[in-house]
Amino acid sequence: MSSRCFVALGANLGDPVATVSKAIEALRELPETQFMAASSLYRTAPVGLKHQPDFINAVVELVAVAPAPTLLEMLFAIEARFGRRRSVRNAPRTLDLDLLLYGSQTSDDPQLTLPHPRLHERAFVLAPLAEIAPRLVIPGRGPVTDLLLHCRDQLIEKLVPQSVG
Ligand code: PH2
Ligand code: MG
Ligand code: MG
Repeated sequence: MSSRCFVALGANLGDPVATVSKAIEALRELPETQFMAASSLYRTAPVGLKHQPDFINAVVELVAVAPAPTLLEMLFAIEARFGRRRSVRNAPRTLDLDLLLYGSQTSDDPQLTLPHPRLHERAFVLAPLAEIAPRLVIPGRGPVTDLLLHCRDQLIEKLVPQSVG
């Protein structure tokens, strides 16, 4: 059995473009998972605590054999490797990795709520998600493209990759 999963990446301390790019590479190497796709990087205005730097966000798609709690532990381990220190909710962070979806699994467990409880109202998640999975339907919420239309007021900008040389 394997499950189609989506992981959100976010960073707004240090060099967030470099951090998110390197974290995508780390996700490629995860055991018991197959890396399927990565979105572009997006520069996004902070949601929640306002007076903090803009974020860089992205989403990746994986097919996981690892069960959801194991995958979550592996994501926490990558966050820790990138120097994440946990303080107050929504505080600035060197790297945040959120498990958005694990197949069609739903869960109310506060340690791992599936789908991610705020994903449907955040353009910084929905835009990169719709880029790599335009036909995705979020269990209990609806098509990702419909959800994105409802957050048009949130400021996000797709970054154009810098060509080398
Ligand atoms: N993450 C948060 C809170 N607010 N805002 C943006 N733009 N991007 C994020 O990744 C983000 C946020 C909590 O995880
Ligand atoms: Mg998180
Ligand atoms: Mg988060």
